[in-house]
Amino acid sequence: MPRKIILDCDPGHDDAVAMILAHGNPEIELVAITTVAGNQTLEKVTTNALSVATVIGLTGIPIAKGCDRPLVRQQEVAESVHGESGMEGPRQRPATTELDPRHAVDVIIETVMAHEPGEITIVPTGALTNIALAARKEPAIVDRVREVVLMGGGFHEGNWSPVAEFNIKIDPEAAHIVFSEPWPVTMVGLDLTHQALATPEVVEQVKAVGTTPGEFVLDLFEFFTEAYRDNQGFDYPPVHDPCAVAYVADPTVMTVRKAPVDIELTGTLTLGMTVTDLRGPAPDDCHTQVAVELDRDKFWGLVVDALRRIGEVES
Ligand SMILES: [Ca+2]
Repeated sequence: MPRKIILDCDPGHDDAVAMILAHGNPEIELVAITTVAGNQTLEKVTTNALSVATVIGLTGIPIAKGCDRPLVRQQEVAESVHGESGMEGPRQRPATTELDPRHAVDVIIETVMAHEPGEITIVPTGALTNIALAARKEPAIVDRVREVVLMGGGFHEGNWSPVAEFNIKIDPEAAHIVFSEPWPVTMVGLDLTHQALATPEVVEQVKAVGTTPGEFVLDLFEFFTEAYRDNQGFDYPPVHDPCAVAYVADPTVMTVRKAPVDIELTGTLTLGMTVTDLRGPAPDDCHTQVAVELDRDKFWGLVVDALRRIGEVES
């Protein structure tokens, strides 16, 4: 039985690749896509999500727009990383996919409640605003969700500050809610995703697929490579978000370690830090785990295989 997931995202170059992996992997059934302000404004990331869905031939599931700002903080976007549109690089394609009229928070709640307990996994690859609000609006989802596998945070690394990662830092209060609820949480953070680099070998594998969605990924990688080179000194860009999807598709793609994680809300230098207690074994009631080491070949194999299965899409 494929694992049913809701992908809550802010496309975003790496979110687009997460959508591709979720759509093309046979172990995953994508049941809804929800968007949240993050890499760019809500309008822009939602347009991008619809556009990616069109490019990869993803139809028949709700795509819904969520929160346009963090719970408490001033909005911040990552224009330096993702450009003015939030997904600069590929030619802009008009979306033929339609937006679901419901708010993302309601789509999350209704989807979880319409399924059996333990059936739905939530995969957030943006700020945790929608997920936090869904847990507050309908607390019953917390027991029903199988697990939350999120891209965000890091136990040793930051990118939006020396110690905080973007998705967590831009809405730390939402992250605090999501990490504090008793559902199982897997944090696929920067320690892991900085191992998922789109190297020239990866680019060659994607080129070999030879389809329109493959070309689209190459265009994403090209812009992302330059942005990461110019802004953060990487030779090749880390493709963060599909790592969380990959863990759901095949948990052997990475090693994980159980550890308590708390979100720093008051530190003047450490706001949004995912403070991870790695001192000795985790307590028995620990409901959080952190991703440690990626099997790079297996990971990129999953992404390329998803592209092959998606195949050619008429535009
Ligand atoms: Ca993202």
